[in-house]
Amino acid sequence: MIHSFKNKEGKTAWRSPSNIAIVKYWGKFGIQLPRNPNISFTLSNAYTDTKIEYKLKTTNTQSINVDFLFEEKPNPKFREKIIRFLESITEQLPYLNYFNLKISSSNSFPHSAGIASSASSMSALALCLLDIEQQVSGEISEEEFYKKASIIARLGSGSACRSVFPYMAAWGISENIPDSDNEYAISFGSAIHDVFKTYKDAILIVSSDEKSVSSRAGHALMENNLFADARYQQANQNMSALLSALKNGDTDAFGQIAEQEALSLHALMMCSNPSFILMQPNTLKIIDLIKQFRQKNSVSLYFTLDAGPNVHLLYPKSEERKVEDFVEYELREYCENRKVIYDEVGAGPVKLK
Ligand code: 2P0
Repeated sequence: MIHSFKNKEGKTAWRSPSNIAIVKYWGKFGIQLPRNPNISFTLSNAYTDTKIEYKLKTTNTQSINVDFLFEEKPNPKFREKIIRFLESITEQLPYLNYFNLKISSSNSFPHSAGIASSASSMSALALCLLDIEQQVSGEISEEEFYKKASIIARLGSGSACRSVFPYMAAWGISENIPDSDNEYAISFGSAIHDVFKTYKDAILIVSSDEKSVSSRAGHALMENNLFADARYQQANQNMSALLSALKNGDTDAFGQIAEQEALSLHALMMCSNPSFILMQPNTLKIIDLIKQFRQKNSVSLYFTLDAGPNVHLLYPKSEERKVEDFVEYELREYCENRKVIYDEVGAGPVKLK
């Protein structure tokens, strides 16, 4: 097949943030499709910067050819992963077979900080790949661009498909969200009360150790989990209740759902076979202190957890002072090397100059 490309060489760079799910994606089918609808906050300070330079090959070989630098150094393990990923998406992006790519990537947070990096890295990569697609094949509408970027990000890592939109993104078919889809996330930022557009997320690093169960293995364990059907039902109910809370600015209803989702996620892992306990003693200590603080001070402070021991504190910007004093004086001591990352809801990815 003869391809005529609009550009024979060029470059692009994108910054894309991590995200934190409120209703969790846990369990998948087909090619990275979610068993239940899920929704997340797009974060701001935890992000990946990715740059790609591309150049048309001079030889006739059709294969993926990539140079890869992570934090300015060659990283064979990540390079291997990226090559396998690019090989899996040549049907969506046929140009990949015809260009040499030089990819470099870096995170705003330390690689082993216990923060999931697949969402920010895969979404930044997907945005670059889609941008190159436009440069070599022609412009598409902005809506189409982000939809396709979300699909490509999803194929890299499920949760990454939610990182390409500002404030909040919903992924997976939900009866309450008319345009929702399993193949890509949709922007949910315009459907939420203003209080959530400036929401804070203080990430308490209880441990930065490598995860004892990979996401892939964790999702797979849902296939034989006796509670799986009940879980998917719960997620659908929580989606529906959460959407009202988000619309009405009800931070307490929001927080109760966030905590129930986090603990359900961990409960599912505890009753999988084999089972995993990903919380640590200090995770429980922090959760206990959060509950006490909330009762004593009537502050809308709630937590969520990813598939690991670190605690995300969610609170409105108006409570910033009180909560951050609490973190500094009472919670920081339970963190590994006293590490806390203050993050907040953000406006989504940006193209870098
Ligand atoms: C989420 N997590 O909704 C859930 C909650 C972690 C806990 O999606 O196998 O890295 O790449 O599709 O997205 C982490 O899993 O999994 C995850 P893959 P992913 O954010």
